Amino acid sequence: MTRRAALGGLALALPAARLAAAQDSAPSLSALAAQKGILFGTAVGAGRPGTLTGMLSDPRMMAIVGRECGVIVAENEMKQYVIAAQPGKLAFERGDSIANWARDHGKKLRGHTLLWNHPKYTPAWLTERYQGAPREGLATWVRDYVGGVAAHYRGRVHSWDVVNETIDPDTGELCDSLFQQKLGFDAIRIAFEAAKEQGPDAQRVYNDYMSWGSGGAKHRAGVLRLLERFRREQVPVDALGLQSHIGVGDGDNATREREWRAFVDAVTDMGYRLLITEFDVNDRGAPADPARRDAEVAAVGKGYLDMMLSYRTLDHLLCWGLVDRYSWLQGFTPREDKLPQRPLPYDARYRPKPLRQAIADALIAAPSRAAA
Ligand code: 9MR
Repeated sequence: MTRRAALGGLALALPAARLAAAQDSAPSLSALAAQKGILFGTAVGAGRPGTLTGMLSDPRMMAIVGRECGVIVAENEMKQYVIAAQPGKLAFERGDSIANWARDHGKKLRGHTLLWNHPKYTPAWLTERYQGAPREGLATWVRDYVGGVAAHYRGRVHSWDVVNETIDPDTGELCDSLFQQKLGFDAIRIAFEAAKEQGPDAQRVYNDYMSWGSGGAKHRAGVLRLLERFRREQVPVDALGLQSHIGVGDGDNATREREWRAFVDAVTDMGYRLLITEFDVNDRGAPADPARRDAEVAAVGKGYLDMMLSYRTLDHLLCWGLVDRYSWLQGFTPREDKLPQRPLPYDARYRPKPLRQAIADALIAAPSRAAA
């Protein structure tokens, strides 16, 4: 098969400038998604201009978000280490800058995240204050904090990642953190209960990055045990957020697809809805040549999305950024050849790539959610 035939369609057949022009007049990803009852969107960061998280201050970036997206989520601005950076006050300014952009542009807003069981992302003052204190102090803090943030964004955030990444991928057990040491599972229960109390209309999501590769087996098993426990103990959780940080060369296709489907089927059998919350395609495993890389990224992305969009209870598809220059992967897993990663639907010069076409094609092929 030729490269063009293998990857198919418009994306590789046209030079970049004509492709961009063609896609300006093509239906947006949000419009294609809406036809199937799916919300399409992206994370947006309000970090320092010119940095990996500085999207909100980049008009070209935000024009793409405005055109392509029906929903946005704050990349970092609603995390505990931002809102509770100082003791005794909740700092909403940065989160509000994202929320206000969504309001001003008629976009829906997801919230991320109320409790992240990770020492690195827990404010230092909180650990100092509660480490040696009676457990009730921290339990009250978690209830007040989660409730306070949920109340602040009530009516604006329609879906919350209430708890993020609380399963240790190496053991499948709850992560070791201040919250876990002092409160165990109660920290998680309190978070979901407080989110329900103060933001009853928002969907409550458990969000994690368990992967479909063979290395993800313990992680997936741990997440399933957690989801079972939620049901057994009537913790009010509506959905599982599948982060979906996938990559080129993540293992053998047939095996990973079989194992992944078994995992997702078990989740939906328990009555959870599904969301893709942080989609991107790491290209560390792909060759340097940009065209080949983009082709592999698009092919892997399309395969994954086709599989996942076949689940009719999955009704959100959010990318973790839209333009390569703002991808967290540039800093987190740089390529060995030091070339910038190309994991998102638009390149560093804001031109649509084959991954954008792959997302469009997957949305066009997806069954409608109307009957889900
Ligand atoms: O993209 C985010 C990066 O800017 C932050 O430094 C990092 C730590 O807060 O979080 C990144 O986003 C993560 C998300 O919150 C949870 N899932 C994994 C994402 C990528 O690491």
